[in-house]
Amino acid sequence: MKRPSLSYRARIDYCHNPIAKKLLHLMDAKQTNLALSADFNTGQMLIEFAEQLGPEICVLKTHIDMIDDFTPALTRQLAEIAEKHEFLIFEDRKFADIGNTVKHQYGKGIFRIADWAHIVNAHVLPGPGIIEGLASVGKEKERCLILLAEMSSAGHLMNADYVAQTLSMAKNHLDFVIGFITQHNVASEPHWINFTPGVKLSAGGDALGQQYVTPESAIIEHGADVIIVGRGIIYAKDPLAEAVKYREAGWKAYLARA
Ligand code: S5P
Repeated sequence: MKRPSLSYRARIDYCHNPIAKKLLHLMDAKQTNLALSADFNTGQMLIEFAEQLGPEICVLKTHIDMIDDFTPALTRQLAEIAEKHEFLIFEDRKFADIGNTVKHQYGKGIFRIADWAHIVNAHVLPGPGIIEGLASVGKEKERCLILLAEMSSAGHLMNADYVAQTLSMAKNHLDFVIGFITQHNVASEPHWINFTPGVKLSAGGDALGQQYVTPESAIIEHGADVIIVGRGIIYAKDPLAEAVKYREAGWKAYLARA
């Protein structure tokens, strides 16, 4: 299913959550729909990439529990860089427990995710209580949630029925859920934002089930609004030059679909 041709800017007024509005606004202003998946094991690499690639991206996605040398100073520094370069921070925590547990995982513990991550994501496998638990922490901090509707990995179990149920749970939380991790345009109303991982300039995969599509295919054929790119950029010889290529490919595809 193709996206309707509304621009990112025109969709701002349809959004119910302030972070969704901010994201569409900064994508339009910076002319980028590129999210960097900053999958590093050291704080230094995370900070270096955030600083250098920040101007090219709309979102920086973290896996904060991959960092060997985490201290709270790291996320404070990351938040400052995000402010400076105008991107949002998305902690790819993939919450998947009962509401009461995720509430603690989101707001407490050493990572204090709710204090610095504008966006987090969750599986709806446990039922709607997971959304309510996260909302009870995130809403007052003006945060938002993305639901995993479909994954990029081979053999995932998210069939059409699962996707439909994910969408119906999302509809009950329009002020907190802003969109989906998805490979297809699962919901075309203009307030839903589709985030698509598994993107590389040359399609293919890795040895552990990851499957890639190109930026053009993700955006034009599959309705992605934000493309999430990790190894395609961070393993490149010149990551900044590569990020520019992805940014240009993503923006060209967005304009072509308009
Ligand atoms: O379906 C998914 C969902 C996510 S969030 N497939 C994914 O690959 N991801 C994440 O996107 C994954 O955890 C990783 O951080 C990133 C893809 O990284 P890459 O190096 O394969 O581009």
